[in-house]
Amino acid sequence: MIADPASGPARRGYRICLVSLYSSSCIGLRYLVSVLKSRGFDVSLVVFKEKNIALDLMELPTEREVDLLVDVIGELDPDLVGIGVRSSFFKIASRATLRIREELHKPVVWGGSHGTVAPEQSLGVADLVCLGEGEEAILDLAEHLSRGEDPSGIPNVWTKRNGQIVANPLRPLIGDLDSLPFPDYGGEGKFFIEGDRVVRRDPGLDAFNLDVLTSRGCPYRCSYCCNSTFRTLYAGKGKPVRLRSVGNVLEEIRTQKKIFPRLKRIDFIDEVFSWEKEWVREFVDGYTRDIRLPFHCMQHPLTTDPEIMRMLRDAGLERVEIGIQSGSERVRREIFERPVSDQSLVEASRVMRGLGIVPFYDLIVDNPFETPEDKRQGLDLLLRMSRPFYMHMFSLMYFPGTVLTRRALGEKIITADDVEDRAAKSFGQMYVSLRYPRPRLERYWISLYSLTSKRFVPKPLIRLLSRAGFFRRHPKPLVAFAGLCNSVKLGLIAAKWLWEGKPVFSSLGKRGRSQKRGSRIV
Ligand code: B12
Ligand code: SF4
Repeated sequence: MIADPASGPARRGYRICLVSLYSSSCIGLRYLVSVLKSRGFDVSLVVFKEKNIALDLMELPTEREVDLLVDVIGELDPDLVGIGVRSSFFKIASRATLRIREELHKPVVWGGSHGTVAPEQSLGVADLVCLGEGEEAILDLAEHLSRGEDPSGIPNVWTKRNGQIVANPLRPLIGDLDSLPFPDYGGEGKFFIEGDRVVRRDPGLDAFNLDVLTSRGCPYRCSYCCNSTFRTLYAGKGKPVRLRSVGNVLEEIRTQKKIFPRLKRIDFIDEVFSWEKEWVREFVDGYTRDIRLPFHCMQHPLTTDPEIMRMLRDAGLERVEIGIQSGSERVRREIFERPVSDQSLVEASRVMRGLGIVPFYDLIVDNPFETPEDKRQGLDLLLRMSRPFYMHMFSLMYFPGTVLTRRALGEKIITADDVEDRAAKSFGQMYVSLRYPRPRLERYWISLYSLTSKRFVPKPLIRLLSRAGFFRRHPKPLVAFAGLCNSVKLGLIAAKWLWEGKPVFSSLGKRGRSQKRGSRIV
């Protein structure tokens, strides 16, 4: 059992400050806060800036904001600072870590997906790095450090001795997720730094949605995704996909509901929401009885079973996100190692339409492995998908250590500067923006793809536009048309939400100081 309230008072006096970068929901760190608190450690959580989803942008921190981070940590005077790092935030985490170490002389431990996939690089900046699941590791680390013991033999934790890396093995994956305490929200010791100010309260509680994980791990291993790296790292260390019990999930939602003043929706952020019929049946029963809030989740095209989707719809499924990733079956199979046929995607779209669910499709663009023929097939596939649907386009990112990154580096398609720790692509565009500068041909295809999700643009017109060679050479008018159609669709969505009394801009959206607006494709 990880949580052990009985041992509480003994650890009082050892202080840990955890820092989340650009995420106030930061569920991984909130799990760590809970387990540490349950063992009596004094823990605070600083949310350093937030992604601005409503305006679709992430701004680099100002000098003042970094100063404030150092000031807040200095004021808290912790014995250990922990930072959750995703590769896109490597540079920001490095800058903050160097200042914390130099000015405050505090040891800093990194964890999160970047620490896991790039531990050597992370140890070039941080004193310690935690790989993989952090609950047991951080407890172990805090216990060792609070007793003044050498932390160099702790499973999952890498450190340095005499300039040499001490790499420890991973402990098994947590098998019983119900043994974890719920993620910690509210209360003392929460700080939010944004807009050159510090707010001394938990920004997570301002959200209209609550993020919930019903499972950990993903059954697939797409070549561009860190999950494939995690699966290799954790081979032989337990079941890659673990599910919480329905009772435990519902209990968490009931508990958090009481402290979220503006809660309107639950976001299940599992990589793939449960596809086990019995689990879903039990979940739907309990959720409909006790919770009754609209919810969002993510599904894989191969798990969109009609019966499961119907049950979820009846329980309040408001939005489901499904990855297409490449419109070309060849690219999905050969490059992305994602063996999903065109037919199963079209079938999944029919299931959604039949049930009246409007899905969000994720699509990855800026993919140098796609030939013009692949891109053409992508358009054909999108035109075969049943409308209505929304579209989220992402620019292909090369995360350190993935199969795809190694291949692209090996084939000299990219250089080390294109890998996401140095590239930080998501700062330029969180979702693909039509305004972002990219090669002419890519803008041409993105514009056409974007039109496919606009029900008011007839499919024959899109086909016609795709046949006009003029737009390939001069995509500007096509980009402008796609941008206009996008704005119309956004306007229609906003009007519908206002009509239904839904919050159009979340409070998080209002917080950022917007200098430039994005134009996320919908
Ligand atoms: C849900 C999710 C999101 C949600 C986040 C919601 C939330 N509440 O956090 C949303 C949609 C907002 C999101 C956004 C993004 N995401 Co995301 N996301 C995920 C996903 C699917 C699950 C994350 C999760 O909650 N896992 C479960 C928790 C319990 O695990 P965890 O967060 O990793 O934390 C554990 C350990 O890492 C460790 N740990 C974490 N921090 C620390 C710190 C210390 C000090 C220690 C000791 C340990 C430790 O302990 C935690 C508990 O076990 C992962 C895939 C994955 N398997 O990780 C991708 C993933 C993390 N996301 C990724 C990316 C790239 C992004 C974006 C940059 C995408 C974009 N274009 O904008 C943004 C960045 C947002 C941000 N500010 O960080 C990548 C990161 C790749 C990388 N190498 O870093 C991943 C791995 C997916 C992928 N493509 O491979 N994401
Ligand atoms: S299905 Fe999604 S989360 Fe799973 S490996 Fe593929 S991209 Fe990653």
